[in-house]
Amino acid sequence: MSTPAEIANLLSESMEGGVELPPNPVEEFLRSDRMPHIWCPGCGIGTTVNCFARALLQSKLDLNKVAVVSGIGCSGRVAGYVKLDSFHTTHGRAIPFATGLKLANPDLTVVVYSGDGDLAAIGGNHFIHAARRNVDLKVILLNNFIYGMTGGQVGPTTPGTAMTTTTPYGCFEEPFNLPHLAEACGAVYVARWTAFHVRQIAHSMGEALRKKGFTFIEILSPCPTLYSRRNRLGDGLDMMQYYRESSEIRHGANTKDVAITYQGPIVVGKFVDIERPTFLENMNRQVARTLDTQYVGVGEDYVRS
Ligand SMILES: Cc1ncc(C[n+]2csc(CCOP(=O)(O)OP(=O)(O)O)c2C)c(N)n1
Ligand code: SF4
Repeated sequence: MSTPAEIANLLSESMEGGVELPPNPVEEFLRSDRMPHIWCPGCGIGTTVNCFARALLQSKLDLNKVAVVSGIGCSGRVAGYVKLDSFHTTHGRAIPFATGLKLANPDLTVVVYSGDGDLAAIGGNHFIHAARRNVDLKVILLNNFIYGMTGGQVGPTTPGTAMTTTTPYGCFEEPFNLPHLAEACGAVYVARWTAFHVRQIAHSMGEALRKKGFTFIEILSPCPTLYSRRNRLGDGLDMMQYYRESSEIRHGANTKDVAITYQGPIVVGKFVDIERPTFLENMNRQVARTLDTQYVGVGEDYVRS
């Protein structure tokens, strides 16, 4: 492996036209014309995009049939950087937008990629009902414990006692335990990782892409600019160390037991992987009961029973 100094040398030689850099394996998946991106140094969002690109490339899915939907926020900017049919929607509305997209085009794989504020605060109602209905969406939620883009305000995932711009004396609310919420509402696949667990994230994303129904992956992602420095957790690299030291992999853990506490241990792993009919499967079955042979069904998998 090259040292940082060797990499810096290689880059500067390349910029002077001396050396041709090997192609980045995920470059074909990114909108390079949109670079440089807006994310701060040490932010974890880009790391997760790299994992997503790898998961998609390994999935062998037809990328013309994959759509990415984001809401508003730093995490929501993912939609702008991936070279897919992607939609940067309004704040909190990624899931309803994605639901419409999926129901109108059932053959698409629809991924929702957004922040904890976007999906669990203003978008929380849409989240619980899409999980309840088991709409076939692959939801990837980046949890940096705050509203990043708007200045680091307290949100529904901020751990108790944490400092944010709007809780100068420390947060005094109980945060959501998102895996437990997702499971309780009916998600068929629930996993949590941190931005340190890059291989596991890519693996979980691959599993979610192959699974039918409402899948949910929470990824803890550092926000050095507005959360970790303010809470004496340091920069991006310090956060990686913190994630490494504080995480415990417990596949199949009861989601009741995986709540996050301020600077406490982080339980990661795949917690839920079950089968349940999707919204469209239920709709097809139910409507066919009444309309019988008049019903043509929705989606390429529809078979009249
Ligand atoms: C209806 C509406 N309310 C509020 C906002 C302001 N707003 C933009 S992004 C954001 C928070 C995003 O937080 P999160 O989803 O956690 O994403 P992050 O920036 O932390 O990645 C808010 C409140 C908005 N754009 N629209
Ligand atoms: S403000 Fe935080 S979440 Fe937003 S880009 Fe910067 S580090 Fe990332």
